[in-house]
Amino acid sequence: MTFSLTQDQIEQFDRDGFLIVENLLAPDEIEDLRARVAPLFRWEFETGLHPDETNWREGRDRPDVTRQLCNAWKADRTVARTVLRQDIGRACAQLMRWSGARINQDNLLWKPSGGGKPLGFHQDSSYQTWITPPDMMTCWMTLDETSAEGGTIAYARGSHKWGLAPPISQFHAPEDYTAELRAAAAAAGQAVELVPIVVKAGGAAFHHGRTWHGSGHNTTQRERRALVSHCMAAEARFDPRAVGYIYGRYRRWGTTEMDEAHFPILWREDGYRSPFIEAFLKDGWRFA
Ligand SMILES: O=C(O)CCC(=O)C(=O)O
Repeated sequence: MTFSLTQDQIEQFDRDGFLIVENLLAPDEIEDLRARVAPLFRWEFETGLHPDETNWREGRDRPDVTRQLCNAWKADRTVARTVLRQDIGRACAQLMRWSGARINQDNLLWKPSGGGKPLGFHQDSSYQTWITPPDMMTCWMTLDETSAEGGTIAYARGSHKWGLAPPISQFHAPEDYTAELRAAAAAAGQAVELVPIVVKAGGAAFHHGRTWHGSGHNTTQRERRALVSHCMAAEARFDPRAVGYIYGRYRRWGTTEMDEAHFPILWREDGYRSPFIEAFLKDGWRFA
């Protein structure tokens, strides 16, 4: 299944700062991904590499918070097969008018049923001061049917035009998960129109790095699992004036160039795609 944008979808995205797409994931892709979620959160890593951020582990952390791994694609080829899809990179690039898109990071999210806690409303680009251009473009994909009561992702329509605020004070399980969103709307002189993304499993939403988004409690009896490809421009480089506190470790001495092994190029309009991706999807990491 390959996704391509229509002109109408591009216009909707420009207006709203997000775009909903049904059936981005094929039924067997959803099943394969679902089967990987629990093992990954038990830290069973197929390739032997750990994700770059492991914010939750079964048996170690509170059961009611939203669980998150970042760059699970490095640990698991089933995740990589979806996160590194060429058509996702192409759509992200086209929506941002970039000549190409590369992975900044992925997120695997699991909000438990029966009260799973919120993620604070934020703008993704607030966290991108370590790259230039400091912009992000995201494809969020759900592995479960979503509902407003199920704590699905929600977007503030048109908020990508409000300017950029700093990172929020608490991302995971904040007391007041819309506090900074309300402050940003007031500062911009705008009313908040929240749009919860209600789609079937395999549905997706693309969002601009400046669009305010977050999610509330999951009060249903259904788990809420999602996989997210966060892209940046293919020509992005490390910003020499800033140190990314996690991803800065991949900076090489004497250059601001980004290593494709960590930040693969998914699609470029000249036809380029990081050549290692296909070998990695087939074999995983091979160092010897
Ligand atoms: O799924 C969610 O609750 C929020 C995910 C998110 O913040 C993102 O995809 O940028």
